Amino acid sequence: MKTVFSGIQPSGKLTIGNYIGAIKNFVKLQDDYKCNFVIVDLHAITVPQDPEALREQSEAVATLYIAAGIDPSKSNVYMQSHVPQHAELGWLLTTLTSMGELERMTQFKDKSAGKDSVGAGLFVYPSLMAADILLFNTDLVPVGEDQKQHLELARDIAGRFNHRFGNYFTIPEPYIPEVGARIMSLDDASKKMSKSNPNEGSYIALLDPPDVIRKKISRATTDSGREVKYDPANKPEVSNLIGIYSQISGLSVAEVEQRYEGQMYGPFKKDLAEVVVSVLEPLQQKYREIRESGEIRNILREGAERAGEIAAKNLKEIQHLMGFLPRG
Ligand code: ATP
Ligand code: LTN
Repeated sequence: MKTVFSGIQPSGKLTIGNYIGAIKNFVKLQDDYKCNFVIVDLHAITVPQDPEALREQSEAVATLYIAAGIDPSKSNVYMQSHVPQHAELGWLLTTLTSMGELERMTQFKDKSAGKDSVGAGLFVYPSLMAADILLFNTDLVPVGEDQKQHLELARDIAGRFNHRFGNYFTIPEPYIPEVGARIMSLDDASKKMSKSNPNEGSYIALLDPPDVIRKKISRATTDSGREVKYDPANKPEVSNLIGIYSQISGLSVAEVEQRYEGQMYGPFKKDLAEVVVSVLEPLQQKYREIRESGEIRNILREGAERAGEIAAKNLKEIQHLMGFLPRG
């Protein structure tokens, strides 16, 4: 069975962008691949964290994975920091990554822009991501569009390792959905919807109460036209909403356009809100049940145990190839 690996940072409340771009595909892939879906807490501290918030968000992201349909008996769900081989391989691969490559990463440029002081962790973050993926000889990495560049780098690092130390790593392929790989902010369709945006109206959080979802969608920016038409270049706001509608309802973009032919934005937005609520309400109910049961800690422990065995074995092989003396 081929291997899938992906991770989400516990750096804020998960949004419908994370759901459409990543989690929905995790659920889809879990029957056909050996999957690792990880809460990448080591990545989350590359920007300053509040310790209490990190703990809460870590548990929330893990619970949302399960509430969204990831089956922990099929997939390994665990905290990145619970499998220390991630950090160890991260260091090894940092030595195979050039400054120039890291300087070209657009996420680093965006996140460091205008800051007086930027942690070195934010800079070397892509080497750690490469380690996450390569540690399991991953075949497929389901992510949103914004992670494509990081994945390219992981492929380059794998190739470089194989060339220098012997053919060991599988070169991973991205799995990026055609529609929905880049859900945009509700207040500004030129920016990606992001859980770390300080304006809460810019995103729909998976745990937003139904009335908040309705309000946010009704206030979402649209153009002054009146056609519900998918045209990202000229109608980015409406196209973004159509994309969300299509991804959440399972209808194609053309079917959504057809359904709202001749109608104004008002009724379209009202229906979109109901479509989103109809998917998120049951997910939220499940979320509450899992949190109350307290079972998430067991799920995370078992996931880390299973993944940790493979990680330990693979890291030993990698260390051997690189020339480290075994511990005896
Ligand atoms: P942050 O704003 O803290 O950087 P984020 O919302 O971008 O966070 P990540 O943890 O970086 O979330 O991403 C988790 C996964 O969700 C990644 O696969 C990423 O590509 C995907 N993703 C994030 N935002 C979107 C979006 N707006 N549309 C589609 N996919 C997204
Ligand atoms: N960099 C990613 C999170 C991430 C990841 C990974 C995704 C860390 N390690 C491995 C896929 C595979 C992000 O910011 N979304």
